[in-house]
Amino acid sequence: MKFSQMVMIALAFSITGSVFAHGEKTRAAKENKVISTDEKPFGREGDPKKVTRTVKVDMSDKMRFTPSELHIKPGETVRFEVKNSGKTMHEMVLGTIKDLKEHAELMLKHPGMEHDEPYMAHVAPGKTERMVWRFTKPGEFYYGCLVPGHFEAGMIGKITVSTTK
Ligand SMILES: [Cu+2]
Repeated sequence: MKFSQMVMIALAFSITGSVFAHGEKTRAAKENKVISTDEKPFGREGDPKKVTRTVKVDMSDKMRFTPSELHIKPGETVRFEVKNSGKTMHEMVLGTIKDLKEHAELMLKHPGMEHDEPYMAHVAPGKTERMVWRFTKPGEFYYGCLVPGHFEAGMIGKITVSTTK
């Protein structure tokens, strides 16, 4: 075999190899939703396979979350099952009090604004949506409904992340 033929064979193998590897990766990405590694002061997106606790939250047209206070241990991965038992749109958005206040003001100015982040669940009337969040650091955080006017009406809840209750 000539050297040039050997190079051709080696090349053919390496191309086949890389195509195969790419195919595998694409399939894996489809099967497992890519989890954001973006770290926020209040944690990061959680892996649904590593959920350590499920918390049910109800949202009503009385502009209230039930429960309106949660205690979570640092490191816990929580699956929120967020139910809208009202007749209008509600959402549960996690954040620091500063984040939520700024965001609520923005929503008042631009009511049509739409966005989706791993730390928010928009829930249509009568529906239940899920979000998985990992609380990495201790602190005092909040969840609010940022549908224009709802946060201002008191649609807010508090999350205490600490090792003690
Ligand atoms: Cu609301």
